[in-house]
Amino acid sequence: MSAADKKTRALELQEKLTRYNRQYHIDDNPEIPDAEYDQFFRELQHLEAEFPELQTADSPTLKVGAAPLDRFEKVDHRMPMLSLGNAFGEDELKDFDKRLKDRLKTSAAIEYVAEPKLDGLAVSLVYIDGLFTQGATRGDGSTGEDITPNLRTLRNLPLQLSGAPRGRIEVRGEVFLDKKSFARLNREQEKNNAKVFVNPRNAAAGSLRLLDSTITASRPLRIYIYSIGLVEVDAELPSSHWDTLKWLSDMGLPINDASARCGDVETSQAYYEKILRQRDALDYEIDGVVFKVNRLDLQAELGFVSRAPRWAIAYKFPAQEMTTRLLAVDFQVGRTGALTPVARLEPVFVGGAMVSNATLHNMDEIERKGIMIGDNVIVRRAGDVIPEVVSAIESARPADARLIAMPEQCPVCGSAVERLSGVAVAKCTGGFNCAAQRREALKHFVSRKAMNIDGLGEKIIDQLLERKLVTWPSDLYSLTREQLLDLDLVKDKKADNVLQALEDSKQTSLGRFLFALGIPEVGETTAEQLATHFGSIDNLHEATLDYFIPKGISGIGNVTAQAIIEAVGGSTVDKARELTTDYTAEQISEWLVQNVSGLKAVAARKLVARYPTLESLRQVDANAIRSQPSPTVEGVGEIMAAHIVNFFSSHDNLQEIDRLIKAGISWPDIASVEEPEDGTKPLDGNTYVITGKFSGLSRDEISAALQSRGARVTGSVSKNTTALVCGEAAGSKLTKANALGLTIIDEAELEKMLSEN
Ligand code: 5U1
Repeated sequence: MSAADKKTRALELQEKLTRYNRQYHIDDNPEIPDAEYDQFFRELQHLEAEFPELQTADSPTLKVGAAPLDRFEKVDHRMPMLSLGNAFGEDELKDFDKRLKDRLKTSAAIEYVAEPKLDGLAVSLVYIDGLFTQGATRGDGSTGEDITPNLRTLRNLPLQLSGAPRGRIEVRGEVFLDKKSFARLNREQEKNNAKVFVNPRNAAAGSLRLLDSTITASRPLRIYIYSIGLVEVDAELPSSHWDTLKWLSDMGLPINDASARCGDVETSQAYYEKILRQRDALDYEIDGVVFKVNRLDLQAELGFVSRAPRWAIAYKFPAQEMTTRLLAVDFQVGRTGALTPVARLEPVFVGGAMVSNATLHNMDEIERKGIMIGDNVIVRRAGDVIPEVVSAIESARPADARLIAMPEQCPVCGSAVERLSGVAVAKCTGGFNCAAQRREALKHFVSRKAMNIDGLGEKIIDQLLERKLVTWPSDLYSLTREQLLDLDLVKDKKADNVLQALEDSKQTSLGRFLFALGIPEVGETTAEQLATHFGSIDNLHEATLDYFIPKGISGIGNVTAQAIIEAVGGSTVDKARELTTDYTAEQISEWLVQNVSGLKAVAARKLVARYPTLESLRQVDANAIRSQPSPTVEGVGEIMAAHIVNFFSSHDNLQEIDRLIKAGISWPDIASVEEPEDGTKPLDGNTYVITGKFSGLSRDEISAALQSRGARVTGSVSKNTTALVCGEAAGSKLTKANALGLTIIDEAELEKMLSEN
């Protein structure tokens, strides 16, 4: 390519990559695969390295950061960056609206623009003749810091506006890190022993104020623009805030599409409530809603008070994080014996409720966060999530702060506490002898998704345990009316209802029963999978660990397995190239890849990880190493398999199962269909997903009926799913199936299909 051609190519690539950036980061509609983008990007980088003058100030290659700075220069904001007044609660929003009407001497409704208030870092960006020229932090509102190279790295920020008038356009917006990227960044920071950020806001601010912008470039920061600053252009500007946002968006600037126009204060309140409900589902943190008077002439008339505009307000959500004191730490024992440290706090109002207890998760988390008793801590309560201690304020640590220690004995039953190396969770070894484990097991057994025994709440369970009327779940089925009536708060009707619920619960399904047993790690879905896979308790009981764990080595088929055995045996291999016993596992692996056709390096490495010496390899036969279709149950990995096998090896557990069955618990046999002579089944090759509630058959009965006809039943919808079997109140699986255009079968259609097949 001639120099002239290279220059033309560089310009072409800059244009292409700018377009792809916009498609990917703003329009969410990429035209080319990531790998192709990377290829063009590298090509442009090479060309610009050869001809540095080609790297214009809007070149997409600037998005990877520039040479580190010694310090940030100061930038004076020619138009101050304002702050916002706050409103807490509906009354304060209404007061705000009334104040404005009084000032404007009108009773007519005021139209507002509502925008989610992002919890990030406010910045100002200057474009000259459409080209991004300077970006700065807010600082004190009058003077900020020049962070232009860092802002250039923002994925969704265009370096060149499209169709911009000549002159200066200053815009303002909020830089943020979405929740997932925040979690990922912290995982990486932790892995690299680097600083872990307390929240996405701090992570965004820290990432943006780095002297080395190549590090900023590695953090997926985003920006939403929410207003203009000082604009000096030879063009007519929009007359409302809403149209200003549209104008900025048309030039390629990212605007939050959750923004909306609200015709009056009531609609504004409704918008606030809607966004508050959606808050946890949003992929970024927000702390309220900003309401701005839409008409710019009204904004001008209203003006400013101190450093905040009269025409805008931040209507804040109830704080989700507050500071309080950690008074003590107790350890709660769960159903499977796991000890959870629970913080006892000086009560504090957070996330709309009074909080005096919060989880500390486990000892690893306590160590990682460096929390001590007596510390001032940040407590977070968001939505329905259990309140948690986020961090300690080390600078405010009192002199008498104490370390948190895991007890050596269970605080409930006194049995030894065991914490296996490499495992975060410590466990009480008392099993069913531990009152806490018994209590939790009973609560689980009666719960809705298990045996669904209505009326047996915590208070009744506690009394039954205290009076030693119940130890094991099976004891519930021998309770008498008199025993129940003797309990506090139990009158005739309640006693009758509980007895009836116990009786009703006896007709159950195998899946529910397995779930109710409380096998560690086995949730509702896995219990159903186990039920359909094994069909009976006896079959499940007989399953060994080997049964669950996939055999052979993935990637090694029949022919390759045979070839490996022959090769290591030395029979077919040229003597000069023969393996020797002093080869290391790594050398054996390399040798095998070279000498066994079709053997991939990954499979070879797996093979020698299991058989690391030539001697051990020579003793295996082809059957042991060829990958076999796994008979394992979907979703049951090695750890869960160990729990299952362990559960069924306990004499106490087997006796309890026996007692429950003797008490009358039963379930319908899993349907079986006679196989045709040729061994094929009517639904062979079909894959179904079951979702929602059904009135006739239970989910595991449907699953069993489909499987016995040869179909596969899986837990998640994909393009390989034949159809979604859909009952009432279906959720995300139905949405996904519709999006993929899959067949949806309702209960009536299912019954028809089963009877025809
Ligand atoms: N979404 C949004 N956030 N925010 C912050 N809009 C918005 N506007 C602001 C601020 C400080 O100030 C303008 C009203 C000047």
